[in-house]
Amino acid sequence: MHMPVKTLSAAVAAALMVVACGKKEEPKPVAQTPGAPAAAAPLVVKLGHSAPLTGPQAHIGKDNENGARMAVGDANAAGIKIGDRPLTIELQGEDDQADPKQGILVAQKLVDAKVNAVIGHLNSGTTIPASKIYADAGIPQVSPSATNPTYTHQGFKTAFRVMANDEQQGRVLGAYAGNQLKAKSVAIIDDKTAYGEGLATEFKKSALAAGVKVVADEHTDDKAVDFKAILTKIKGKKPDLIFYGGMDPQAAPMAKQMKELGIAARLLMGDGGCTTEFVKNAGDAAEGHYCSLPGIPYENMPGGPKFIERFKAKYGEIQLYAPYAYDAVMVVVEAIKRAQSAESAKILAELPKTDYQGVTTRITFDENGDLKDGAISLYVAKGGKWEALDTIGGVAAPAAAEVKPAEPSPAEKK
Ligand code: ABU
Repeated sequence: MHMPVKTLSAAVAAALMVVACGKKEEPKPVAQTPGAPAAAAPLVVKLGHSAPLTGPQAHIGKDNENGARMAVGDANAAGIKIGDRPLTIELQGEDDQADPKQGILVAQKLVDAKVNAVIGHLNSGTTIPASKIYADAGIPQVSPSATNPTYTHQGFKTAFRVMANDEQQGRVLGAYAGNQLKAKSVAIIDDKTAYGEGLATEFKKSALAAGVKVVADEHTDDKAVDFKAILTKIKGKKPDLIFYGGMDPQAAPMAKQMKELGIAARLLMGDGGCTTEFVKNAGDAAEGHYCSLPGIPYENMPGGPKFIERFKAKYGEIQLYAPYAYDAVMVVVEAIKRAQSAESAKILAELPKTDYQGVTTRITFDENGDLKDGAISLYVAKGGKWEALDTIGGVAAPAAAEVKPAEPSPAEKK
């Protein structure tokens, strides 16, 4: 919540423009009128955010950014003080196009902009190379959605994530295929990205351990839309399931082409296919397919119902990770509050001590910066919607009465 700049003194307005990074001098308290007591200048903190905002995954990237922007709005409306200075957070949103090379360029841009911390990136393929740049610059990074384990297993003290990783997700999906779905055979397709290939590898290990025979191992890429050649090959092997490691821009046409080719197998996917857009774009062809999401169903999340209502009113349906992006921002805000400083090094010292009741779950980190006790939920597409089937792992959600829902900002109350 900002006061109109024209009502502020020139000195305060100038102070608002200064980024309060450890390497920069912070604005000093200034007197608004001669003789009046000195008013503390706002502490302006810049958070970077990176996700694909253009290209086939733009709908998921915008969903992440909207979740982060909602958190920034709430934090700014909360009247947080660092010392006697009101905290003002600015979000610098960047488009990495889900492209690893672009991810590196964006990371360098955010470092050069002297952001205090980064929320992102969305994709493992951008998050992993970018994490080295943030680590070298000593800038904390909290990804809401990158699930490849490598991100947090490189020994960087700067890397955190607020959802379960793909070791867990792949393990659950493989076991689910054998034990719950009773599949005898599976064909695996991945998109050769860090996420898709990594998840397919974890799934395969677990599916084999659960007694499922792997009859095909195929690869596509994250720009493809025609899978008929791969699917025709797979059709001849008559698998019970097709596992796809990749995102919804490929998963939706794949489901349609499976239907066109008369393939009876069910599709099983990780979180990349678990979107509102998948069921919308696949239409009838989505029915009966399965996906997983590292987390508990939105409506069962501690702050879920309130978040869904507020997010929908402001931005429309949640695509995928918006509540996780919200929590990623809040984890950084809480670290700033505890540190009573927005210096990157001080935020970094606080992040491992995080114990925060977020919208999605209670957030604490292990020694790698991974979410402790993350859950994995399974869904089936039914009647044009994802319907929750099962949740494996996770911390018990506090009783509704114990959970303080996110308060609407003053602007929303009007
Ligand atoms: N978690 C799936 C989508 C993001 C990623 O690439 O990890």
